[in-house]
Amino acid sequence: MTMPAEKPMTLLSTRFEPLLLRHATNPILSSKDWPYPINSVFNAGATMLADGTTLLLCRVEDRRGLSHLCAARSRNGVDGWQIDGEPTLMPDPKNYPEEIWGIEDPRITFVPELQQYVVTYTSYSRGGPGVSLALTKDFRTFERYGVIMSPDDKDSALLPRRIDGCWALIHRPMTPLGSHMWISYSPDLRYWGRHRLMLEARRGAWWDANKIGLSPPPIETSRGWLVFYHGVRHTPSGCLYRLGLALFALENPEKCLLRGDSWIFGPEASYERHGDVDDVVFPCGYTMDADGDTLNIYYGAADCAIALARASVRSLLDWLDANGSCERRQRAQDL
Ligand code: BMA
Repeated sequence: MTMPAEKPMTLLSTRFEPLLLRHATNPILSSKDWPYPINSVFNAGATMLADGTTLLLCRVEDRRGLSHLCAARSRNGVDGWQIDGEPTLMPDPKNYPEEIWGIEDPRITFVPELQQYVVTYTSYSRGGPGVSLALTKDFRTFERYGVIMSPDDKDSALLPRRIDGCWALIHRPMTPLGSHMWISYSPDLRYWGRHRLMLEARRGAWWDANKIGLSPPPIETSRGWLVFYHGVRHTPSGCLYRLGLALFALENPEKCLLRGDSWIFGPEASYERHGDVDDVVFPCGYTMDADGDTLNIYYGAADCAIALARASVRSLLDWLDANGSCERRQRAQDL
């Protein structure tokens, strides 16, 4: 039998050069920093405001187990956080019944056309988690659009510009056949359609088998949309949340150009390995430094704290060039 001409899988490399570097002072925010009593703070959306301030919109879990969102601002994105004295965005189940059990895991996209930030978040309804959307100019007042993707659905973010005249939203519906990343389109941010499968969870023993989801909003590069996604591995002692990398076509974001085989970041530090939920790294936001290359990735650690890791876009793309392959080929061969 002749060997396939294609490059063999990348498992042959024995050493992995870390692509995401943990900040020395991690975790950078935890419940002890909060100005009011909470259980935990984790999974924060992130953005850099016009004046250079880093804003984190943090998921805060109260001592009932329900989550709300609270803004923290810092000049350097590392310390000196000014945290809102009370919740910034509370669930409003009277007007939005889908928020009855809290709001979670925000992703922030600044949309130049609207001159506003679009926040997508999980609204935890009696019927399960759905995707809700709100607009804000200042993270003080919000215009809620309500639930835009019905349960079970989460892990969503908006692309910052229209694709072919329509807004594009990545999200993760859950089905008994698996939880995959989808993309949907809308003329007005309210009505969504043209649903397309964007990235499939693999199967079997893979680290990203059965359940994946978007992590921070996609990063627009000259080569395509760079996407961090999380893969959930179910093990006899619980779940393992790790991060993978993929690249999608700029004007056709449902087309995967490259996908890495191995995870690039996983729970290793003690604050990632042990917490309310062990073995979770869960980024929901990033900011980009003025050099246009350095990413500051903010991630929830073990559902207990917020940590920071830095990465270079150039290195991430180089890694994908060396280790990624075309999704279609993978689908045919590996699934
Ligand atoms: C996911 C989400 C995240 C959480 C993770 C681990 O399903 O709920 O908010 O960090 O589980 O508990």
